[in-house]
Amino acid sequence: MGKLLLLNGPNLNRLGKREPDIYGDETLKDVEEKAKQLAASYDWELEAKQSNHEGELIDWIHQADQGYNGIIFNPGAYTHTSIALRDAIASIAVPVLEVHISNIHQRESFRHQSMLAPVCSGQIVGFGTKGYQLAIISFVQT
Ligand code: CA2
Repeated sequence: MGKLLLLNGPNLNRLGKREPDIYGDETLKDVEEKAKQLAASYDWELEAKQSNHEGELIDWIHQADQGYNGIIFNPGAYTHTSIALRDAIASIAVPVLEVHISNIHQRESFRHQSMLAPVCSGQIVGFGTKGYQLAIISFVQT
């Protein structure tokens, strides 16, 4: 049995409230509940957190170096800008799997680049909120 951290970045607390054509109609609470249930069905624990603040996300990444087997991270728009988050991920031993609800490669060109992907163990994009579940499965089935 292991333990996962599900981290969501800026604006993902707005899920289910606007832009359902891009992000679906589930709320963040729905996503987090489903994730906990899926992890529990494999006897894994999952803790879920969301922040709109880069520094808070960095602190949580540092803290997760103790006691977690993996981090599932949707960094929101910080994906495309944050060298600080990239350095935080590079500074820990726990693998981080990057998840995006939408297919960032089909969208505006400024979303095509991820600052974080080179230091993540993998990237799941374009599967809607199911991407979080695919990420959980990739950790629990290894
Ligand atoms: O596709 C993703 O998961 C993104 O990480 C979502 C970010 C976006 O900046 C990235 O390029 C791709 C935006 C999250 C905002 O979520 C909203 C949800 C509902 C309504 C409005 C925004």
